[in-house]
Amino acid sequence: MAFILQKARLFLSFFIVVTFSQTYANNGYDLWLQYKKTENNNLLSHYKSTVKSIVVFGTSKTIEISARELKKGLSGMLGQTIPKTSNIESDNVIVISSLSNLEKNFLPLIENDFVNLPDEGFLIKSVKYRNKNLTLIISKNDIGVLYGSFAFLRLLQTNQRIDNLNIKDAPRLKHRLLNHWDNPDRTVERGYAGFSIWNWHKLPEYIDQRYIDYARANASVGINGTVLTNVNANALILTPEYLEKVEALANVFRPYGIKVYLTARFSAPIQIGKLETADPLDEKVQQWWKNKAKEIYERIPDFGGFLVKANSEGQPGPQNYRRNHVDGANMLADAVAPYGGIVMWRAFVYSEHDPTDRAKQAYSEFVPYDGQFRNNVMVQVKNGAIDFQPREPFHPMFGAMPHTPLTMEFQITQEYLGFSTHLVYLPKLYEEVLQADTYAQGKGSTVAKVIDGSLHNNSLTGMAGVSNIGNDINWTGHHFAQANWYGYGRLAWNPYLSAEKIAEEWIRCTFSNSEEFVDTIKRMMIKSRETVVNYMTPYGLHHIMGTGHHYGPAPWVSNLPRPEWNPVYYHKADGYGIGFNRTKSGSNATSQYFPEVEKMYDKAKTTPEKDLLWFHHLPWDYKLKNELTLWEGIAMKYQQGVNEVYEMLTTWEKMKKYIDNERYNDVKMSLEIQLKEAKWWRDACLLYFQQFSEMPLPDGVHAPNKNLDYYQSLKFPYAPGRG
Ligand code: BDP
Repeated sequence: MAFILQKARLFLSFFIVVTFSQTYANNGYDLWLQYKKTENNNLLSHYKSTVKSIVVFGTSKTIEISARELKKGLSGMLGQTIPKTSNIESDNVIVISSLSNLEKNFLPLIENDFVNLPDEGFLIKSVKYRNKNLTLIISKNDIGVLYGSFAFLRLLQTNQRIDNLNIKDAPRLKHRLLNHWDNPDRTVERGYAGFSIWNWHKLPEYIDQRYIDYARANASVGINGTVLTNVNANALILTPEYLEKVEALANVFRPYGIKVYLTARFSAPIQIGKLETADPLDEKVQQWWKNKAKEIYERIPDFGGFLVKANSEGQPGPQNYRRNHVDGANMLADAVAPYGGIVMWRAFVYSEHDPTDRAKQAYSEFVPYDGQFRNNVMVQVKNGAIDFQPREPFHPMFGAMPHTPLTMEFQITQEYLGFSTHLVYLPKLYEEVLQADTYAQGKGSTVAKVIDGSLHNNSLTGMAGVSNIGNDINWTGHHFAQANWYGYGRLAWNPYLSAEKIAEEWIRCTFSNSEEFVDTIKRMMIKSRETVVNYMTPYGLHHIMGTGHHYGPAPWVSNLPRPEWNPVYYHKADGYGIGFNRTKSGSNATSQYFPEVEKMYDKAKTTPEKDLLWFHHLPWDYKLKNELTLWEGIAMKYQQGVNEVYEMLTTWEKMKKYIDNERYNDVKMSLEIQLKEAKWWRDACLLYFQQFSEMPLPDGVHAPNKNLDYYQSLKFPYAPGRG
């Protein structure tokens, strides 16, 4: 009887497993940490013979987490449990340890490798020890062990061999941060993946599993900091009630090497401190911030510091008191300096009282302050001078402030790039900016060298990514938007990695190692960024999205109170032509670049065509390099964008056999929406611009089946992401 019962139970559990895995095939929650069993049999046996057990030195939480991760990952990918042992005499063992905990006998095998290895760095090395084969994962401090463990697992995830390893790696940037634009009510400004994952109401007692999984995912790509709150800040977060909640999150994140940061609302001394002013030169105000910093550090000894948006888009700041950015930033810097904290002061400023080209304002305002900030201040600069467009030339501030550490701000959430419905692989955009040459110190002075400190010899370095994470089950709303989180993290670790390599890693870790799938999907991802540019803003057009929510095309908008909030300000289409003249004969924004770059952008003929209308106002019949007129070229790009989305959809359909049903269908539905919206962009923009060009659509461009009035009548009062 017992036997029969046991059989029945076995059968039942088998049944449950099978149904479970089909119904909940894959909702994407596990991100790139899928750890599926290795399909390639040769590799599988190679892995099995190289990894028999794990030996762990050290007892910290970080080390424990590393061991658990290795066990989980290896057991998953090898299809058998890989135990932890304490026997270093056995063969084919993975040894993890920080240098200080390592068994003395091992030291001679690796000591030389540690010369010049920065903090957080690690070594993965195959060694022979007393005739046994071992793989050592060793770091200077515990967090490096975790990074090394993830790096080792990635080798298996991407189907590489794991014998003869000698890998040394360390992050190139010190502060690798996510910026959450999350509000206390859990709305997320420019968030398209549900609500904020921070459940402030239930904190500090209730620790959502998400917080742990979030920290783990970030650690797996080397992200080491998180700004929990929106740059349009709420002073409440600095009150004791909320600091207690922040402390609880900090405690969860700490063993994963992640520090928490907060946005500081500049007027907080008035709002929550009962002071009459927030003037940074007022001693009471300075003292208030010092006390606040002390209070925070008493709770959170490794608190990272403050991110500040001041005197921008209505946020309070030092200019309210006729002080300047230096006064404001330095006051906060002094408050956190005794504890090792930093201030990230944003350069995203433009003013309705300043009639000059918006693209010039941040540079004009900040560059004169070079060298005046305290040494724990970083100025945080968006990748381009306007605002996270599908394409912008690099921000002219990069390279222009040799005595001030500049940190790069990228947007991971797709505010201007189709929200979480469009498949756009952003590392291609990041790479383009990082590899751009500023010529600050002659040829080869790339933006990457500015931000990693090597160009101007800064040691305070960083990158910030505006997060695309929300409480959607798959975290980012679109399965492929996970690649943007992943890719951002990898580039913050090493800004010289290629977007293509990152895409390949991500595909292998997230979906499959089948070569056909990897090649096909990689090509699709790499192209996707150019595709969105084609169907939204080709040839350097920018900021022609819907008002406020930035959803869909609205190049016609001209009635907003601030001129630079209107799309017509940016495209300047008229009977003569289209584009923003930023050359010497126009706004002269080109003069903010170093001479070589200025010269290139100052003439239409030498400006790369991808940036043409960013810098030039050109006639509709201007001849492009391909002999088409500008009008024809623009029309053809919009059509090409649509065609390319159609190709993405068919590519995805062809790859069906490699993908679980759930993710296949999710992505397919999104691609269908993307196709619909790409057509909408094409039709609305071409109908609108055609009023000025008065030229027919070239052959091959699909004629719209609705009129311009229709597109202009569309309203989206509930478009997501307005915070
Ligand atoms: C713009 C967003 C706005 C942000 C602002 C910023 O539309 O929601 O507050 O940037 O970066 O892109 O401060």
